[in-house]
Amino acid sequence: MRPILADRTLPRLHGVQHVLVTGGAGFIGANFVHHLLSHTDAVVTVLDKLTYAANEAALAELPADRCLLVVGDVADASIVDPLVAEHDTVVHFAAESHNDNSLDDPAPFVQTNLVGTFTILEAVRRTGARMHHVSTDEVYGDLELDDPKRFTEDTPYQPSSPYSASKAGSDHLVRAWVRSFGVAATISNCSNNYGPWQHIEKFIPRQITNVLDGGRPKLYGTGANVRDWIHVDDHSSAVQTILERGRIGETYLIGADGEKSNLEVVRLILRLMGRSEDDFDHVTDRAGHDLRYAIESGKLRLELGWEPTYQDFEAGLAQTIEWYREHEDWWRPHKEATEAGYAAKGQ
Ligand code: NAD
Ligand code: TDX
Repeated sequence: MRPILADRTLPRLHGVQHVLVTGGAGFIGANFVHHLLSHTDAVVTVLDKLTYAANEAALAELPADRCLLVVGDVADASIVDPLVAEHDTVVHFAAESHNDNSLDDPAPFVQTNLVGTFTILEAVRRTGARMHHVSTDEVYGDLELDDPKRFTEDTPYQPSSPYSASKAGSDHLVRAWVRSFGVAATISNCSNNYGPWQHIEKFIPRQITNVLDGGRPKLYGTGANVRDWIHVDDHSSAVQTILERGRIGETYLIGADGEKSNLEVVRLILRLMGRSEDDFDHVTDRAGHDLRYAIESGKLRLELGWEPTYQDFEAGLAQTIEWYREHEDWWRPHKEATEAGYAAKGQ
């Protein structure tokens, strides 16, 4: 697809779903657009502000008759309202997504994640479009390392960072619009994603590109913190499943039983890339750093029949390392500034 900064829309085709994907130029959104185009007949409009986190290149080869990029802000009703009116379904990925950035400057997180979600909700309230809201397991706060419990759909909200608080607030807005106004929405809260097109500010791509650069991975604090990893393709198939079979008003947790400590992940990256497993640095810890996330995804699996495809984290990680090796021209221009930002904070 040649991205078009357009005021046009894709032609209406009888019987074909028209899907508006907000944040569709971001890491997960772009992977989802690829997934949707290859697994359905849908035509897709991406609404994306193209912030520093966007990947226009990820959309470049999609067919122009099935995917259109509109550059704009999800918090701008003058753009959102007419676009939503043209679509049957809205899948809402657009967000400021990086915890560390939310500690440096929370303002865009409140604006995009809260006001943006409000703007989308008001538009779907008017048109009756089906909406799916993409959220995070971080809304539930964190678990102790030795706690046998995992997050479920009934876990109380207890977000720690400005990012997770803004996502928690956006979930509450969606729930209120479902109950008060009958908006036809579902919500999913997913664990940590990895895979192609993830910005190199994030943990796994940062460490892979550090090693590709001949440098050392940077581990916050002790590295004991646990994240529950899922391949981005499995997140995409879960969202598609919820769109097709999810019950309106319900929340579904998405996870693939991928709990690993950050230390384990760094050691695995080093081993897969042919370096000593001890070749990393401990750096300044993140303020308020959540200890452990873990998802119990039984509702999605039992009720909707979803299963993850990537059962082997090491194999998925090896594939991801190869992707970053082969796409240096994409990440290279951002590496120096990203690392300079971290270095200024002792990270
Ligand atoms: P990302 O930062 O890679 O991409 C976000 C995209 O949203 C970018 O293309 C950006 O340009 C766009 N965007 C930002 N502000 C916008 C605005 N005001 N208007 C329009 N577009 C805007 O994020 P991601 O990792 O792909 O996350 C996507 C969604 O999934 C987010 O809602 C995030 O909370 C959620 N999520 C992410 C993870 C993860 O591991 N990355 C896990 C669970 C849930
Ligand atoms: O250099 C690093 N070293 C390090 O040890 C970085 C960038 C991170 N970390 C740690 C912090 C976390 O414990 O690695 C873990 C993962 O960090 P991030 O990639 O920043 O992800 P996290 O904060 O867990 O949030 C991610 O998952 C949930 C996404 O960024 C969110 O958008 C999603 O909601």
